[in-house]
Amino acid sequence: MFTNKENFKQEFKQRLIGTSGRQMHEVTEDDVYAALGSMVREQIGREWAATNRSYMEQGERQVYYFSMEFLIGRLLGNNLLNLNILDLVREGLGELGWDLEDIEEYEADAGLGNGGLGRLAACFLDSLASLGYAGHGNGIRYKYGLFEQKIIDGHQVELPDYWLQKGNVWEVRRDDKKVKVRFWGNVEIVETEDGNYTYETKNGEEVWAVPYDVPVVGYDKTAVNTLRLWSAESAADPARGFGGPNGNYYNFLDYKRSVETVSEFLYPDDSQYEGKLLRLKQEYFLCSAGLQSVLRTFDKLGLPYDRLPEKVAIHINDTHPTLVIPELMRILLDEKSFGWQDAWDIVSRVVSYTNHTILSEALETWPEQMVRDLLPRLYMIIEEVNRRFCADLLEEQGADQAKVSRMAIIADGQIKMAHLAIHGSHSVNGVAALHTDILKNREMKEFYELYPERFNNKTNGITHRRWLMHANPDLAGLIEGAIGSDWKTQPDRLNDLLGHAGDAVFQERIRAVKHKNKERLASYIYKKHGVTVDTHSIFDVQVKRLHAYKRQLLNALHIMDLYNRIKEQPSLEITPRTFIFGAKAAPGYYMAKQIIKLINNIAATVNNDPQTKNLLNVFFLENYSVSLAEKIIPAADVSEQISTAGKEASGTGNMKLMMNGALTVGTLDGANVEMYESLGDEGMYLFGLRIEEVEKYYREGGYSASAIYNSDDRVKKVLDQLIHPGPFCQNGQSFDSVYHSLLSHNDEYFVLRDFASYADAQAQIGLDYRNTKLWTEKSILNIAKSGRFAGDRTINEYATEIWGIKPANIGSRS
Ligand code: DL6
Repeated sequence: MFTNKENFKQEFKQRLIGTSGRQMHEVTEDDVYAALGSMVREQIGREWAATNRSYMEQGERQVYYFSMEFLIGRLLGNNLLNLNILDLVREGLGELGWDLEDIEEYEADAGLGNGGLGRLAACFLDSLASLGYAGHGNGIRYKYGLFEQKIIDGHQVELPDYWLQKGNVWEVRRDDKKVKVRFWGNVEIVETEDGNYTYETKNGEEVWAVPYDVPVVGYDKTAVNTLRLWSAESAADPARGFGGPNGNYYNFLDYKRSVETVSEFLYPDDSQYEGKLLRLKQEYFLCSAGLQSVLRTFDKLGLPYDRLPEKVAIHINDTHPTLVIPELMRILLDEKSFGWQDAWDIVSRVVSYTNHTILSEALETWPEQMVRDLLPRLYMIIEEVNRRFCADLLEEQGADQAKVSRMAIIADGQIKMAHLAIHGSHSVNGVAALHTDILKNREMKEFYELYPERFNNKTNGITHRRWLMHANPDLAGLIEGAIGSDWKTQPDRLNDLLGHAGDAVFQERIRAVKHKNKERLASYIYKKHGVTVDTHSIFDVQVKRLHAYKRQLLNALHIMDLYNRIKEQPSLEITPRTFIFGAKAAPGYYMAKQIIKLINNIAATVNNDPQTKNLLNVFFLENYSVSLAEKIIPAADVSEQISTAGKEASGTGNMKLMMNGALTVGTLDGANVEMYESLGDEGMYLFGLRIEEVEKYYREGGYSASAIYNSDDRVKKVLDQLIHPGPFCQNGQSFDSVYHSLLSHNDEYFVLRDFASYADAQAQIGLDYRNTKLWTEKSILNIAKSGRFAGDRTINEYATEIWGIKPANIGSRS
């Protein structure tokens, strides 16, 4: 246990020699990381044990956040920060000759998520622990995280992300807590000891779910919660056969291979989960293992199961863990002898659900037959839930047959997971006000009319500890110097910065911090790409998954247009810009991959053309990840949040960039709407169609992309450049599919329709940036107003309005 720099250094040196088996002058930075990690992990261990003990003793309700994704990234820096020993360790290491920032680079970036949904889950865990709530994560310990992206010749190439190669110092394998999960088999009615009958699944495939626990360290509060990640291992008894889809696997190796694939890789798509059997297995694996562990903790209280909702809240992060609903039903009906109605009542009081997407193609459905084969007993239960639900709609709610078919849980051979999730939980929330309105008034309208009290909004939030205090320590220090440190535990207090917005000295310091962050990013780009970046140019950033609706294409076409204009009029006055992109495309998403290639072609041209290279630079930074985001976001001047209005559920990158003082160019979409409420025209650059206009086009038609193409010469020129040899298509390349998506398919996401207004907003940004005083004032306004988007606010809302939990009685570090 170290409490000051000197005893840290002392202990650390001994640990380093002990763990590496080397003398001090021989150790590598890798050794330093491993020794430091294990030392910090041990320090956490004591608080972890104490937290679990006090949660048990207090016996209050605990919340379990079930999610297929936890995009946690690196933990060393964050753990040091939350433990309040970051400065001590940084200085101590410095005196021993190491730079903590360099050491942090040795940690694998745990990419157990695709994007927004997974990163939100990680931010929520941080807030839960920091606010002292008994709230834990339940997920899968994928052997391979989201693929590693390489850009080769401008194209995305995917490599496996074997993040566990060097081990994971933060996790603890808990063999004593492993549980069995069963797939396939046949359902039989069996007699119980007391002469009743119940259902049992026989001859299935059995799999061990082995938990690896990762501590989640709270800031300020000494709570250390648990992220439990499950790994699949073989559990068969060779003497009894191995189970499997059609009877038995042929041999143990087939069986073992089949089992291990369950937790082998994360599906690399954040919008569409096609009916893949392995994905269904993963979802059930999480639900079954997670539930068994939740119930084991509940059992320790010695209470009857009708009191489960008093002690347990289960939150499902999107529909992916919806099988929790029929699985808990199964346990209550078959193992705890509850009648249907009582069991249903318990389940729906325990479970709550967040929807994260409006894209209808992203709403999960599973083929009936697949569920029937893989999970025969659950299928029977879902069928019965559906039968009762439809009967109620028809007989009690006065619905006609057409409405029943639309709302049914099973229809057209598919099981609709969102319908099951809404029907089986007590709360359904969207992730931004606009998104929740869309759910209520359009996508889930009929469910909202049936269950109005269930629907509510919880606008997303991000942890200011990782995204401001850790990622941007100079800004955090500057803020502290100006307004003190209350904002660290009450992020709303960032608002106090408004009093400094016009202060010339403070403004100068803000600019200096931003510049330093830009220099740091520039040196990363130089190391990685061998290119020098002009740090006085505007750093214009679009970092997020690559999706047509997020409209990276609009940004790209605008850069092409700027290039054309400079070429046509070399004296054109524009403020130098560096456009920075980071984005992974799902491996099977052809159009998204074409857009990556296009951006890289644009980069190759504008960065090398003597007429443009001092004015325009474009970088596509490969392998966008949490740790890369931590480098890019503090350096951004402009934040691109340019999705088609009504398509982005919320966004969280928009909040991170705002908190770091970037100014948003954006549409009125997702949480941008609420940002705009706080910032007004002074603090944000709005452009583009409003949602009503988008909906009107979808409803009534009347949009013609080719009319814009034919009437706007600038648009025509850039579109033609997508398919004709020229600056962006060299060596026979052509972006036909991109071109046709805009013209032949009439531009589903209104890229051309919003082009002119986007270009105007961008031109205004160029002008405003030159007025450094005005720009810095706007930047400070953004930081000041960002407290509203801290995850602590969001988690307090979930805790009081959905989960009904209060902070535990737990110590504080300060
Ligand atoms: O709620 C977190 C995040 C939102 O900020 C994004 O707007 C939304 O696109 C994202 N949704 C997904 C979709 N996954 N599914 N299903 O990641 O959620």
